[in-house]
Amino acid sequence: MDNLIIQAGLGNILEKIRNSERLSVEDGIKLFEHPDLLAVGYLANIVRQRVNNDNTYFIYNQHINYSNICTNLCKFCAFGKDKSSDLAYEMSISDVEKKIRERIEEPITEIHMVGGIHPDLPYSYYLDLLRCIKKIRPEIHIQAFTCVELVHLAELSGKSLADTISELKEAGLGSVPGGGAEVFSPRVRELTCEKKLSGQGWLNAAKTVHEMGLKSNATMLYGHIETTRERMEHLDMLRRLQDETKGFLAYIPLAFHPKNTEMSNLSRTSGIDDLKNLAVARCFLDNFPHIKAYWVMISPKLAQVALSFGADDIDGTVKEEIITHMAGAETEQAMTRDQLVRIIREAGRVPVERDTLYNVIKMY
Ligand code: V47
Repeated sequence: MDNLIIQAGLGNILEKIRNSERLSVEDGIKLFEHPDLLAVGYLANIVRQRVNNDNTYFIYNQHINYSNICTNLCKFCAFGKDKSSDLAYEMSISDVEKKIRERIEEPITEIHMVGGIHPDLPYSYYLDLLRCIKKIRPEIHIQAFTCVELVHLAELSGKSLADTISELKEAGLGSVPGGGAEVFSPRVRELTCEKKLSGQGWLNAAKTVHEMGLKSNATMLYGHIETTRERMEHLDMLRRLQDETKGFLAYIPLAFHPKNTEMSNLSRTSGIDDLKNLAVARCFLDNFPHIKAYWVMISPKLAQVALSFGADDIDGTVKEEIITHMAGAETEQAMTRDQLVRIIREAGRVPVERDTLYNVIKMY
């Protein structure tokens, strides 16, 4: 196989990967633009085997989107709604309590909770959300509030971001999900989400999260107007921050779903691009322990294939995913533990149920 990689003109990158040498942004662009998907996948699989062996992680989790009311109204988002919209909703603390109690018998280990940038909910609401979940399920890990939400909460609290995170931690926040990163390029942000926290603002917030002792994830929303170079610059900024803080757990490329968005004229991403985003990330982000193929966005079938293209995590049971489904995702709302285990096994990998921080709960 090495000969085929050399014939494909990727010998230099193969050598770097074999020697655990860092790839450059130009190397990443070359991989993205290379027509031989299998060659790129082969390179990613070398790194995947080195970092995670055959282990493939999943989690028993529950998603809660407390409100879709949002002042940012990004062009790529079908979830966020103006407060006046008929489709706008907002959960009360007792609504959230009900959602948690409904599934109290299930062995859920993580609540993944995010929402829009709400114009009027007070700071106390967010603290109460965390406290109410912890009161009902004290053992559960709450991964909540993207860096964009955290900066908004700090504005509401009138305190520094560090002090706000400290209070949220006290109320039950366990870690921070990777959303809101989109594409860091100011050009892309200007054209797609001009009101949102800047890319640099997101990175600064992630740095503070890590300095406050919390782990977080990182994402990139790909497949709309971004260039290959902008993708690679995004990954480069993440790799630099990870060098400094070591606070990222996983990188998750998010496939753009155009339906019901202001960018609905664009096509959905292709399977080739979905796999390339995972594979290039695995090759380039040498300091990220995990690369996640989020089955909700790329389908369980492609997530299964992705396990040979650099991914070592397929997220989890999820249930009631709204953000992607509002934008036209045709995947199921949830997967059972048995289904997750089966698709991982079928891919020739070892299913590992994990908690949020990647402690092993059970090897299957
Ligand atoms: O921040 C918005 C993206 C994100 C669309 O940390 C869209 O483990 C596709 O970040 N098509 C939220 N994507 C989801 C997210 C996430 C999901 C799963 C796991 C983790 C994790 C994080 O979804 C948003 C935005 O980047 N998004 N609109 C759309 N139309």
